[in-house]
Amino acid sequence: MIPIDDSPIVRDGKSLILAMDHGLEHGPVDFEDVPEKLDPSTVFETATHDAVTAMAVQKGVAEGYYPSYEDDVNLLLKLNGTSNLWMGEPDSPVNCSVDYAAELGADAVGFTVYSGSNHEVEMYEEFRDAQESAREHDLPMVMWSYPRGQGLKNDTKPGTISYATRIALEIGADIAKVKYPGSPEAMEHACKAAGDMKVVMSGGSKTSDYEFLSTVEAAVNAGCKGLAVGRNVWQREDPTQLLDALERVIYEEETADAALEA
Ligand code: FBP
Repeated sequence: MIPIDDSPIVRDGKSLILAMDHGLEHGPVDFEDVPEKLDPSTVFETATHDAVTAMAVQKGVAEGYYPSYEDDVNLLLKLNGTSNLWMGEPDSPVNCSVDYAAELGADAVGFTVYSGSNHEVEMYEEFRDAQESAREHDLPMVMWSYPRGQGLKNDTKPGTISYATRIALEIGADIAKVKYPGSPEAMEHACKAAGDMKVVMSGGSKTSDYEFLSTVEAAVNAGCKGLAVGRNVWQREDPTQLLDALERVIYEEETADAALEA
């Protein structure tokens, strides 16, 4: 872990990462209700909101669209990713080097690790190479720390999420992105397990404004340093309205109720 409070992807010690790698991870199905969002420019536009500290995309989307947004959006380049078509044990092939991410203007890099998968050994070795290269470029490493695999029946159990944040600290991430473990107490323990490393919560599938903001409020109160979210923002008709509310809950530490009333 390196000090990253001065990084552009951090605002007042927190981060709101807008993720849009779903076209690879899930396929166009995630865009069915919002077909206009198939055009990555529309989500880059959303990422120009002040609340968003970085946009997480894959290499091809960065190559094609980031040049038009480099003055207004910070880039978090995802170095690996997998499609939903893969039916084997969880794995995430590396498709971009840190050198190339830096060339594309990345402010940070992102890497998925499926601890517990039969591919854990290779994934840790690939993470090592990426993490050490990120250090050379002075780029923060955000780890999608997602324990999963045939031995793990429930990947959001409190003990699993605490293990996920701890693994991220141990192997050298600067921010761990984890799923909500179901209660504020469990999230608090997961944040403590990470020491001083920042933990951000993953968004998950779209829920109501209130439900989503309340979970974010609980996570922030439990010690989470923000959010890495995709569908819950860009699948909305008006992502700006929700980002206004998220800005209040994450950076001003207002309640979900207060943020929605504003
Ligand atoms: P969401 O907020 O839409 O859940 O996005 C977060 C994210 O980590 C994306 O970066 C990624 O595409 C997706 O979730 C992967 O989700 P899963 O592996 O659970 O299907």
